Amino acid sequence: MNQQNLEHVKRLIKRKATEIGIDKIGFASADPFDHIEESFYQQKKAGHTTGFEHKVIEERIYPELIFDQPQSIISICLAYPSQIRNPLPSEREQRRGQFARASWGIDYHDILRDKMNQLMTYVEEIVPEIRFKTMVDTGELSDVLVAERAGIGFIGRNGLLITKEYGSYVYLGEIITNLPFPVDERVPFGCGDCYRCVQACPTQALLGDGRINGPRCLSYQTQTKQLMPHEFRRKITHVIYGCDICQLTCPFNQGVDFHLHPEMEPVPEQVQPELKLMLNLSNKEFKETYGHLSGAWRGKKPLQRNAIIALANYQDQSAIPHLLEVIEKDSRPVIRATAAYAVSQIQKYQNLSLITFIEEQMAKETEQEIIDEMAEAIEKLKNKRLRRRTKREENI
Ligand code: B12
Ligand code: SF4
Ligand code: SF4
Repeated sequence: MNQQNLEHVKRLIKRKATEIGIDKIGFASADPFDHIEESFYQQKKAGHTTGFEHKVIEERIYPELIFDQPQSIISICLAYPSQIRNPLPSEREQRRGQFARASWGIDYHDILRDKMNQLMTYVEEIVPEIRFKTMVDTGELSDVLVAERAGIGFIGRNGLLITKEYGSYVYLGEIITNLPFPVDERVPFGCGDCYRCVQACPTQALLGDGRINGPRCLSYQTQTKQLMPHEFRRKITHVIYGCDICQLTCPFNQGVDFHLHPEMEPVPEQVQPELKLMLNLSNKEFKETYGHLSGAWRGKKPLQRNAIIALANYQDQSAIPHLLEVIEKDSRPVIRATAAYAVSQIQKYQNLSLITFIEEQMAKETEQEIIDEMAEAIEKLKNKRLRRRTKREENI
């Protein structure tokens, strides 16, 4: 196919993309991403990767290792909402958690895959010789690097792809093809002297040049399955999945709130769940209520652990009986230990029967890490101040 025909097909693809609700599309070469090779290796060596990235670095750099004779990559971008239209209040004794924005509505992997399938069904009709491979998030390539090369936007100091139309509130996907489509122009780096995200990050996870120390990121911390290290627990506040702080502070996101896709609309009861109700969810209930959210991909345990931490952060007294039940009855050690931590944070005054109860539960534990966590909780409870008797009690 000659250059003129490819230019024509590219125009048709762009038109079709708009028609089916792809908010931005760009074309890039499939040359190696070798300018970033060293950074990838260094980041891994420094322990700055999370394990959620594709493991084989060469396959992330050289598209020919994952696709036979790649010639171009089509990058697609869909904008997601940043505001809930009818948010639920987080009332006393009915405290609510929050999912980060990238987990609102139906799992974006499904939405983007569907859009790419629709687009490529059309392309196959007009160019039967096309070969392609689609990816979103879990593919080998770095989605932000592809999108940057395809002129969708620039990579900000927060490591995210920022578009001029939708800020960074966008999902990214890409399609590698065997046809050398004409490429689009890149967008220049737009952060200038701004460092707001770097300064606002509560864990100093952002290195300042688009790189991130992944394990320090709260988004990662909310997705792990083990005990959350103490230093991050308060910092998650009441967000039980993800973190949006470095996006909320970004000037490119101010006033940006697009509701272009009904399937991305957040259902308040789901993305602002009542925390106490999350403690006793059955697998079936979890799947039915949260299963379609991208934030459910690690299962219910991390979300329940985070819900317990969020109750601690709220200092929700009404949660204590529920947490004691968890300590006694939940089958998962991490959940029991986190609940003991939460009780030690919430309980205001020294209470001997509470201490005895947790000591008894601790005696049943077998894993050292869990025993240590419970012992720490008990220590904290022993150091609580004594409740002063009220005047009325003194007179009795
Ligand atoms: C692993 C992962 C994470 C990890 C690690 C984050 C990270 N940035 O690496 C964790 C769990 C922490 C995470 C969190 C989030 N993630 Co995430 N994540 C990914 C994933 C699967 C891989 C990213 C990756 O390869 N990281 C490893 C590093 C080494 O590569 P990199 O991100 O490409 O970054 C390099 C370049 O930016 C490079 N770079 C670029 N230019 C320059 C210039 C210079 C001079 C230098 C030195 C370096 C440099 O520096 C980095 C290090 O080498 C991608 C999907 C994908 N397949 O790409 C989604 C993805 C990046 N995540 C996404 C989202 C939405 C998020 C969250 C906002 C979710 C949330 N609300 O909690 C947060 C944001 C955190 C943040 N500030 O990055 C979106 C981002 C969309 C966008 N607008 O950019 C993606 C693209 C998924 C998608 N398909 O939409 N994520
Ligand atoms: S998502 Fe949160 S913790 Fe992660 S880099 Fe951004 S501000 Fe920091
Ligand atoms: S907050 Fe500032 S430094 Fe960070 S990504 Fe946005 S413009 Fe860039």
